[in-house]
Amino acid sequence: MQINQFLQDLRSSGKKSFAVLIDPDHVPLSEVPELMLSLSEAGPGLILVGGSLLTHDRMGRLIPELRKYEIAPVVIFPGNALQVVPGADGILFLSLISGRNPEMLIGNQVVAAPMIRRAGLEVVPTGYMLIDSGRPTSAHYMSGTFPIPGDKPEIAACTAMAGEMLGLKAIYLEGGSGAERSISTEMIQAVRQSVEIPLIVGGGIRTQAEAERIYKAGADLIVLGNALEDGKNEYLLNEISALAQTLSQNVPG
Ligand code: 1GP
Repeated sequence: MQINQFLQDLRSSGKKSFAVLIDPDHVPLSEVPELMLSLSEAGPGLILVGGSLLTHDRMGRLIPELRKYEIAPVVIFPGNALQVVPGADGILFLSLISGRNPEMLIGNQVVAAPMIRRAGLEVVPTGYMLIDSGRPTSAHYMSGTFPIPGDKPEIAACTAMAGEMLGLKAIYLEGGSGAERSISTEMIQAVRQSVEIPLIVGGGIRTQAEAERIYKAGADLIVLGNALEDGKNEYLLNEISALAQTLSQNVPG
């Protein structure tokens, strides 16, 4: 229960953390040592691995390599059931509750369940909510779903509420990797006020200021993907790491 506990502890303590998303298509095994060196200083809470569409058959070899460094739990963030491989610490078991595609709500999960059980992965039942972020992203297209309009916080709040009532253990508000706009303050606040479970926010977070806005609106964990691949990664990572620590220290009590 290491990963569920980590998220729950963030939620109940008010502390903040960040996860990095590694797209296996973008990280050859030869680049793992350098990547892990930069991550070791920043200290992410989780390392997520996955993508909406993977074209290199690398996930199964990458995950054990990442785990060797023991920096943070390595968690599968699957775009589909094919990305369920053994060897990770756990999996965000996503149900795409913002959409109305039965394959993404329950179909892929039925296919993946026996593999997850056999692999002994820790399961984090997660309500995955795609939010319109200015332009279609791979996640929107590949999932075959309409995102929730970015200016409809009440729809997001009710969707998250339903997810919590169904027993999900976390909500992931997602603009989609490479989102033009990250999720609005109003929407994050509306979801935060509607549910007690941990809140993960990702998609299009590129600066420390953006991260701060999102944390202050109510995210417990933010996810950084693309921004780490644009050459300024160590600087941004360290800034966000320092920000998360500062906000965590300011938690009353
Ligand atoms: C995508 O939320 C993650 O699933 C990260 O998004 O790549 O835009 O940082 P970015």
